[in-house]
Amino acid sequence: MKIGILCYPTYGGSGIVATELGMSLANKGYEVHFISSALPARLDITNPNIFFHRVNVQTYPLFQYQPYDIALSSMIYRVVNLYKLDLLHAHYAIPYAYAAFTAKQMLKEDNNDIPLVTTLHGTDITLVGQHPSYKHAVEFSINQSDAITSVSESLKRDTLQFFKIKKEIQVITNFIDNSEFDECNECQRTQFANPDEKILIHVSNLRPVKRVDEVLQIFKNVEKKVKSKLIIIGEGPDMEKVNQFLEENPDLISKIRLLGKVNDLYRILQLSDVFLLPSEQESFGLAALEAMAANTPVISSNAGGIPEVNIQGETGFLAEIGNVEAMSNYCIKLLSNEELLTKMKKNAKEQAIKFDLKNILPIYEEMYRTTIENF
Ligand code: GMT
Repeated sequence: MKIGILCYPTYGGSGIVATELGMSLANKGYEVHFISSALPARLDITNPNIFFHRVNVQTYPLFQYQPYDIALSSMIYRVVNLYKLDLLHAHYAIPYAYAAFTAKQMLKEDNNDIPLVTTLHGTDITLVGQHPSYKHAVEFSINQSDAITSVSESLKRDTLQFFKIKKEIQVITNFIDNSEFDECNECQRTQFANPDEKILIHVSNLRPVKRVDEVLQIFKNVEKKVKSKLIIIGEGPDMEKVNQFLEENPDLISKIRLLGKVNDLYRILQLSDVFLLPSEQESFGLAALEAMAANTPVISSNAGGIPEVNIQGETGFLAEIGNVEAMSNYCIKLLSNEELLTKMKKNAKEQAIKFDLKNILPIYEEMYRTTIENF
């Protein structure tokens, strides 16, 4: 089977899921074509079954805004024709489902139509997709897809609540390849904390929905009771809030490490004691699943699909969105009880195994097969 994957190349969750899925399919012998504005962050382009097609936007002085979506649909049309693809898989409705629909109309002119699967990832439904500037086009292109998947039950509910969807939505959750998580290199831990200190970690693209100010506040509360360090991984608009917090709390500067974007994320997750995810919205929380795969329990909000991943009192603790005090207290409770911490680390790993790639990949393959059969 030849599959075209349309995704964001950046470090966002939808791009990561699309890339990991495509690479796993390529490892199983599928021919996978990535169509994106840049090489996706984790893509192994050396795999002979993987092809990358960059969308080039032709700039012209007349344009106030460059017409990316037109360039994208033209590229989809060209790749489907040239490589004789069997199926398109759009990750994130905007603009991928919409551009794929346009490409399909062009292909129909050549009697070469192709099935389209759209995977809804989160903010394409709960945030950006609801803006009046996009809503109608998002609803239309989701309905024009031949199959629709959502990464959690919560996101499926939100989609049905916010849009008039005429087709069945299949939930296929995010997944993790547990085999990528090697044993922790203990000596690394000393680069981040003293032996008597705990390590708290937060990984995100530091957008307002991630509530990084609450991450910092939780750490400030915890650090008063438990000797600890905080690691923040990722870059984004709210880095300014982090800098401002450091200016206002100079005594914490030596206790907070800002690592930016890192390649060996798993190794750093593995030496952490607790992952903080106080998000305002989270359709699934891939970052939490990655932490769990690295034996790290999660203290989170109960936003969106997070409770489907982080189980209260088992893999970590959850509190209402914005309840910094409760999340801080849970963190203190967890980090000051070695027995509880050890148990939750084990539970977190067991939970990650339930979402292993081995279990989820066959569901995607089956969905592709039925979508092609019913087309
Ligand atoms: O949350 C992000 O920062 C990135 C965003 C994306 O679309 O790239 O992630 C969304 O998709 C992920 C993969 O399906 C989910 O695990 C995230 O929970 C979801 N984020 C939100 O809903 C805010």
